[in-house]
Amino acid sequence: MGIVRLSGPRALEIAAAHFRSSRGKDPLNSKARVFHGHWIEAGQPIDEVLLHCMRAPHSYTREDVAEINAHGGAGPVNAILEACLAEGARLAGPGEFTLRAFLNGRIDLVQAEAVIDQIRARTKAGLQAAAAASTGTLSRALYSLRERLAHALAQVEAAVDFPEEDLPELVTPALLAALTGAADEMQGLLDTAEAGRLCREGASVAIAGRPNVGKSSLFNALLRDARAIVSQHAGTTRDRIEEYIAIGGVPVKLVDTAGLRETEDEVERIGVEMARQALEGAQAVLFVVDAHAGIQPEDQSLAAQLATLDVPALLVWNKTDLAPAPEGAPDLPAEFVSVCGVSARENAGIAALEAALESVLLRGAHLDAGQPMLTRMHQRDAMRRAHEHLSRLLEDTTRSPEFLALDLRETLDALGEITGETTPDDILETIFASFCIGK
Ligand SMILES: Nc1nc2c(ncn2[C@@H]2O[C@H](COP(=O)(O)OP(=O)(O)OP(=O)(O)O)[C@@H](O)[C@H]2O)c(=O)[nH]1
Ligand SMILES: [Mg+2]
Repeated sequence: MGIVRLSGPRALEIAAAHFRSSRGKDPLNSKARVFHGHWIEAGQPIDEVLLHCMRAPHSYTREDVAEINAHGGAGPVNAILEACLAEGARLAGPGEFTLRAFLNGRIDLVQAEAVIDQIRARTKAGLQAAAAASTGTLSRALYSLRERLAHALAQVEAAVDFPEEDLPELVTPALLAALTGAADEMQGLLDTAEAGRLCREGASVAIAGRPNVGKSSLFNALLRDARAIVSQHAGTTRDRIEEYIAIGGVPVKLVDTAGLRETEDEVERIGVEMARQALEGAQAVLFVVDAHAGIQPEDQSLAAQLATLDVPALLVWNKTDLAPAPEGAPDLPAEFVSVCGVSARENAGIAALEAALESVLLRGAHLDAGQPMLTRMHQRDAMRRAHEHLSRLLEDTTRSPEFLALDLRETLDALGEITGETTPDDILETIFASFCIGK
């Protein structure tokens, strides 16, 4: 099974050159879109295929598109590909189909980027956010902003030619309200950027603590799977174990690490070093302590080290089935943002821990997959510039119309970079280069 997809003015001709319809139809001179038949090489059928013909502009790229659905394995698919290349087709670059859809005006840049996010989404919320963006949720919010700002620009520009003394009141209360509203909306979108980025890129969360406090047990409880080995021997985990979970819609790479302690054992020492690296690359740390054993000197020195890392840490009292979690975290640095009590063995307190982790990761924001969200650095950067230009305008609306018009034009240009109208070519190239082949 495999699909060879061709796009461009000769797509149908190239596909038809080796196709023989089982009902004697000619794909080039037929209204039908789907044809059953065989792929023919040197007069011999090499595979049974379905040929889909989509004529411009009714296709993904708005060009003629032919899709050859092969039934056989890799052999026939490769033979079909070779034959198409011999007929004059060339291999698509990464994201080239989507690039053409963008260049031909079928989708805007926001939607094109969402296509790749949809493919790579690791959680349902990530997928929903990408799907919302690809169907135009963010685009619509941006176009609505641009429309209002363009309208304001037209009003301001109309005043440019007025002689100074006849100048009408330029920024009327209605116009001012519209511009202020637009600026607020832009700020609202900027506020989604951090959650949007997390939703797309995910976060890494490390579980740390001294040996035997129950890190691997907690890892398994969060995973709802007996993934990591648990035993009563201190120093059980020596490798770094990673799995993905979803926390409030954020794809989280959960990392179980070796218990941190000074050790003579060579293998364990390597594990401890890996654990330190995991901590440095993490967006949050679950610092596990044993509620039954209480805070030990080793916990204290680890906590002091964690506090220097500049990674938000959640203190997790484990084994609360044996002893209740103490109030707060006495004897530990105040850097710990939140304190939870769980029993990894009994699966108690896990939901509350997940909620606490969600608010640490999203900094209190809530992920609403249906709302427009900025998910990429370049979108945030452009939106920030757009907002700055508009804020500058709003700072002093009594300036001459030329200056106000300039600020508005710069705001519009920056917004246009997000949707793709005014995106510089080199940025477009980097964006599409990150796509996979065939999309
Ligand atoms: N009673 C009780 N025992 C627990 C709990 N969580 C873990 N344990 C036990 O504590 C011991 C150590 O658990 P692990 O999960 O292997 O601890 P760890 O922190 O990963 O240990 P290292 O990998 O050696 O650093 C095991 O015997 C677990 O069964 C808990 O919530 N309650
Ligand atoms: Mg372990």
